[in-house]
Amino acid sequence: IKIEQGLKKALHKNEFELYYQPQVHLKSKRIVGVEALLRWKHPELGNISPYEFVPVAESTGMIIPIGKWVIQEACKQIRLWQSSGIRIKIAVNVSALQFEDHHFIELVNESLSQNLLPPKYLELEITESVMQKINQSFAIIGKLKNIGIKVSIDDFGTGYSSLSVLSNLPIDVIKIDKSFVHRMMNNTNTASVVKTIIEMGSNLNFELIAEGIETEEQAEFLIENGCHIGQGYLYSRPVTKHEIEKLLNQESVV
Ligand code: G
Ligand code: G
Ligand code: MN
Ligand code: NA
Repeated sequence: IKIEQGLKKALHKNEFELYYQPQVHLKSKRIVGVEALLRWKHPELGNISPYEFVPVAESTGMIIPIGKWVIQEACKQIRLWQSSGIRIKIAVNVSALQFEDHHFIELVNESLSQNLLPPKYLELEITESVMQKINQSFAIIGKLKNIGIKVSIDDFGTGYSSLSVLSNLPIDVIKIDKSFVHRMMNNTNTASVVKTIIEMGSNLNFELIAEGIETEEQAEFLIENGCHIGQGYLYSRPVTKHEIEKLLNQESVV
């Protein structure tokens, strides 16, 4: 209840902040993009995780204005980085409710044009739950594609959608869920699942991003099996804008 009341005021009180986690080319360790992750600094309760407040924001409808803030903030940030010579894409998490909102496409278009951004710098991450409404999703993803925006499927493998369903949607990127990456080195079944996702994903021309990489061994396994981009604590936790700028100004994350 405290979360619910606080959420309504959080936007006006400027209590949200975007953190950024680098997406890395595994071999060279160069940063190829960043994922924006929302943080809420509550004046009394301290930092509240999106795992706690996003579900509340979804059930109260607050996810629409909050999600709007996230996209606008990300676009402003890309613009700022561009003017300082850093050309990097930002991946933004989008809730299914936000994705289905009638003003969503308008919001995306406006955020890009207000910041004079080429669409390729924005990537939208949706979860497999969005795909349950396949017809509606198809239309929205199609519109995003027409704008020139990349769409990725987040947490792939944890939901019910198969690669064959995905192959009928104009999706660009598959993000292999971190639970697979965590288990794949000590569980041969998980290793096979990861190999299969990578192989089928590549054959269907998806880009692949592995999540939750924490060890060099995991990174090597992924490279050997054909997944070349990843993110995880091995490279960096999600960090503040100030800290990500330091990383972006380096050649690579190490
Ligand atoms: O860094 P991490 O603990 O932040 O993120 C926790 C969860 O919250 C993840 O599932 C992530 O996708 C989700 N999340 C992070 N930022 C956002 C956001 O801006 N919008 C939505 N809808 N989910 C987010
Ligand atoms: O959007 P998504 O559901 O993929 O959110 C990513 C979540 O995973 C965030 O909570 C982020 O902080 C977390 N995360 C990112 N890298 C790692 C990692 O290497 N290990 C673990 N355990 N979590 C990670
Ligand atoms: Mn994500
Ligand atoms: Na994920």
